[in-house]
Amino acid sequence: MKAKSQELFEKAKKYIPGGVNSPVRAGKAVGIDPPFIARAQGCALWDADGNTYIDYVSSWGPMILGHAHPDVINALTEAIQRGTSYGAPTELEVEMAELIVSMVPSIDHVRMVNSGTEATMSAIRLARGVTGRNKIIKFDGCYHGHGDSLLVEAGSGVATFGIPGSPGVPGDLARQTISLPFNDLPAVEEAFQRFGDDIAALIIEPVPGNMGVVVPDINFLQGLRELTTSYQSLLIFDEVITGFRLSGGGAQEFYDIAPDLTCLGKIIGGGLPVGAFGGKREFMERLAPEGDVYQAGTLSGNPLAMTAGLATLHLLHKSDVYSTLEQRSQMLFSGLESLAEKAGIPVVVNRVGSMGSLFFSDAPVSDFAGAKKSDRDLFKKYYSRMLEQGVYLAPSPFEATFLSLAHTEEMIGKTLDFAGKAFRSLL
Ligand code: KE4
Repeated sequence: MKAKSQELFEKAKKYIPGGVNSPVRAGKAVGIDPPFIARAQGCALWDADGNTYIDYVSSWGPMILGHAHPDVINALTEAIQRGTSYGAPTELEVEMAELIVSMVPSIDHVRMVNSGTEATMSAIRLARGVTGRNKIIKFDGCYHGHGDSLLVEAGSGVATFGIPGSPGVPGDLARQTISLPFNDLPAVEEAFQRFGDDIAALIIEPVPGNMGVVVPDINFLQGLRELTTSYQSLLIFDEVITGFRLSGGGAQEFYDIAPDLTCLGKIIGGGLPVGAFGGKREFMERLAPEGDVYQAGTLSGNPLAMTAGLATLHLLHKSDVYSTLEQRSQMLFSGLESLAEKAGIPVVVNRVGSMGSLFFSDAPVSDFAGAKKSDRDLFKKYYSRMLEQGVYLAPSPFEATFLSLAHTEEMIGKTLDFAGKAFRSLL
C-alpha cells in the first residue's frame, strides 16, 4: 500500500523536476514510483504509508554506521544549540582536516566543500592550474558528479575526444576529456602516447560503484600510477564512495597506491552535505587564498556537517569496524550467489568490502560494456520482488549495494530469505 507516497509523488511533480531532487530517486530505471521515506533508524526505513524496509542504499553510501546513530544524533543535538552556520573558520574544521590527514595516507592538506561534485570539479580545476594542461582522462561508467568536464561520454574510438554526456556541456569542453574503458591499461597507454604532454590529470573511482561495482585489476591501478608519474599528470582518486568505506584510509590504503589528489564525500558528512578534496601540500597550496587557483563555498566546513562527520569518523576509527563489515558483507553476497545458483539463475556478484553488486549475467563484469550486457529486465523483476518483501535496493543495476554496521546477521538472514523467494519467482 503506497497511497501516501503516490499522492506525494504527484504533488512533488507539480513543483520539482521529475518530482525528485536527484534523478536516480525517481526509479525510472526500474519503472516503479518511489516510496517517500518518512524516517530511518539503523538499517530500517519507514515510508509515508508506514511500510518498513531493510535499507541497502544507505543514502548512496554515507550511512555506514546505520541511520540515526545515537552518537551522531547526540552530537548534532548539542551542536545545533550553538547555531547552524557562521561563514567563519571554526575549530571543528581544524579537527576534521587533522583527522582526514591522519587517516588518508596521501593527504597532507585538505579543503572541505559541500558535495562530491564540488570535490571532483575543484580537483580537476586544481590539476589544470597546477600543470598548465587541459586534457582529462576518465573511464566509461565512472561517475564523478555532474561537473561539465566530467559529464562526458567516450568518443567514437578508444583514446578519442569525449562527447557531451548532457545537453548544456559545451563540445569544446567535452573534447578536453577522454573517456576510456575501465581495466584497459593499453588504452590508457595509447592515450598518454597521443596526448600525454597535455594531460593534466586522470580521474578514477578506484573501485567503481556507478556502473554497479566493478573490481579493479591491481595491475591496472598500479599502471595508472606509473603512467601519470612518468607523464607528470596528476592521478586523482575519486573516493567519494570508497573513502572510509573500504578501510579507514579508503581504496588507496586498501590497494596501497598513493594518488596525487583524493576526492571525498558521503561518509565524511555522516549524512549531512559534505565533500572534500586533498593531497600533497605542493598542489593544495596553489588554491586561493594562498595560491591563484580559485575555489570557494558559503557553507564549506559547516559546523553541523563537521559535527556529524566527526562523530562518524571517530566511530570508524575503532579497529573491528572493517572486519565486522567484511564478515557481514561476505555473508550477504555469498548467500545471494548461492541462492541464485540454486534457482538456476546466472548471476555475477562483484564485491569489495561492504560495497557490492549483483548482475544478471553469465559472463564476468569487469567494465561498463560488460555491465550493460547484463539482463536489465531480470534486474527490474528482482528489484520489484525485493521491494514488495521490504528490501530497499538501489533502483538501478548500475549502482552499488551498501552494508552498514547496523545490518545484523539476523537482518542479512531475512534479506537472503526474501532473495531466495525473489530468485525462484523469476523463473
Ligand atoms: P554528489 O555531488 O552527488 O554529492 O557526489 C557526486 C559523486 C562523485 N563521485 C562518486 C564516486 C559518486 O558516486 C558520486 C555520487 N554518487 C551518486 C550515486 N552513485 C549519488 C546519488 C545521486 O546522484 O542522487
